[in-house]
Amino acid sequence: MTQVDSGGGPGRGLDNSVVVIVGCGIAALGAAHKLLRHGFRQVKVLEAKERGGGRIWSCRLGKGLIEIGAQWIHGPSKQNAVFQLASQHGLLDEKAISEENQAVQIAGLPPGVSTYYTSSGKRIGPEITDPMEELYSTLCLKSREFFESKAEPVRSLGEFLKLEIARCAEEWKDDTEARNLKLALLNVEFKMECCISGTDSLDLIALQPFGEYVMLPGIDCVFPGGFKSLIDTMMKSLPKDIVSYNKPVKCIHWNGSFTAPDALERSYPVLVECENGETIPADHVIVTVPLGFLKEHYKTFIHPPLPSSKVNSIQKMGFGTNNKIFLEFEEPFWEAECKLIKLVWEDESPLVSTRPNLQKAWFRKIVGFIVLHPVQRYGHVLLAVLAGEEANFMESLSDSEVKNCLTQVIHRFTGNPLIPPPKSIMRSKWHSDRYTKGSYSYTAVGSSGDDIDVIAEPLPIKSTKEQPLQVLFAGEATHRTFYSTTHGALQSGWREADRLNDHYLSFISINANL
Ligand code: 6YU
Repeated sequence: MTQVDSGGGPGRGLDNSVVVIVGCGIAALGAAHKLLRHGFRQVKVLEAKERGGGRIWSCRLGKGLIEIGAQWIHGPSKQNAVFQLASQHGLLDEKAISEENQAVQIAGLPPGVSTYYTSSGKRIGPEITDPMEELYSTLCLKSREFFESKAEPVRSLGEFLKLEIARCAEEWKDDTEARNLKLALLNVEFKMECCISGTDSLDLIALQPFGEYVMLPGIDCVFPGGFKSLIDTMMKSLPKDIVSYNKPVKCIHWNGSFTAPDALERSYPVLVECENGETIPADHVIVTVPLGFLKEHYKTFIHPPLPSSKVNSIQKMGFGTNNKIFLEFEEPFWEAECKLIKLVWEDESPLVSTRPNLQKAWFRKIVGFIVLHPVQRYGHVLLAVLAGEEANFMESLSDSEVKNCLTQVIHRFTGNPLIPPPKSIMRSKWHSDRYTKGSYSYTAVGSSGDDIDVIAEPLPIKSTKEQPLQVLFAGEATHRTFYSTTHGALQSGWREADRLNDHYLSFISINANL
């Protein structure tokens, strides 16, 4: 038993310290696991919703499980904490865990056959599409180099890519139609990048820090039993009743001296106030709520209010929407080997920016359709992805409006008005989810990795023996190099559990030296 005076009261040790974790996503579960392993005994997790997992949410559609939130393990290899955990628990298939798969340096989805359709109902082949895909990925790699060099020519990723594309286009010897088609193809890549980064426009992404996000090796893979199989596994090994659901936290009061009704002799520096009026005194609180929630509620969620440095960073960092629309068909209209159907609007170009008419043209932001494989697992299911304002707007429509609209899009692009509409639809609404308010974070223009570190800083900013750690911050938006991912979130939870453990260990060594 570790008994140390941590400054919060006599005899306070990690085994009798109360730690409350706010939120029950993967960051929270990671933190809870590590705390228990370190010897903390009084750990409580408070989740606003009726389920755990947060932005990991697998749902049944037809015969398969689809992912409303996180879908792939990005970079499934040794340094990926989610991959390691999933492999240890036997949650991945053989191909995903093979050494060959882990060694591949492609930074992204499995390579596969893409089919391109245009808005005039034509199909275009790889002789036209491949060079544009290659050009885009070369420019993207180039844009990541500014992280090392510091001197950035322009502020945003979008501006940089547009300048480079304009420069390349000057060299093209094509006629107007061919040239416009090339630009339209590059615009599809811009929309895809918006989804990957969860932003409305690449003009919002800061150029210099873009390269700080670390892409791990390995071909992205999925969980055959759904991403939720990882959450279920993590939950199973936690003590029963550690998580309270439907328990939204209203305010975290810190820097105080609070008592519990059943333990009046002992005081706690933090008090967690729930929306239902319940209060829970604690020695430490780990906040794992999404950055979208913090952006909206930072003024009232933490009291005394957050220091201005933290508020600035919360405001500066980006947090946008990437939404998904799943369409289940009776029969496929695509070829069996097709992995991705891309939609090319021939009148669009990354060099011409127009303000979108959301009502009339929200669906133009859809990149295309990812074909869910294998058929035996999912049936005939397409996944449309779209980001930004259009993704937010889509949430205001009804299922049948979205379904009808996408059926018309499919008819127009394939040139086949006889394709039957999908038999069912399911979609995400991350922007209007009151406890998430978007999909994930990015380094917006005006922000940098330093802001991520500032958001992650615990309170009080300079903890001492007299003023020990009280409020700690975890979650994807607090991981400097893996932000926006499940592995970043998991590692951030582990990091904060280690921070608390180190905190107690440091007081043990101080006491030992006195
Ligand atoms: C990944 C992927 N993926 C798609 C979509 C989304 C996300 N991600 P949580 O939100 O999970 O938990 C917080 C909890 O707090 C939650 O349960 C709340 O209800 C609760 N809460 C809030 N307020 C509360 C209150 N007041 N009281 C109590 N509780 C409260 N990640 O690895 N692979 O394929 C995708 C994708 C549509 C929405 C993703 C993916 C992101 C992850 O889902 C996400 O990071 C983690 O689940 C977050 O876990 P958490 O615990 O932090 O929060 C170069 C470069 C560019 C950089 N970008 C690269 C992009 C790579 C990421 N792309 C992802 C893409 C997809 C498709």
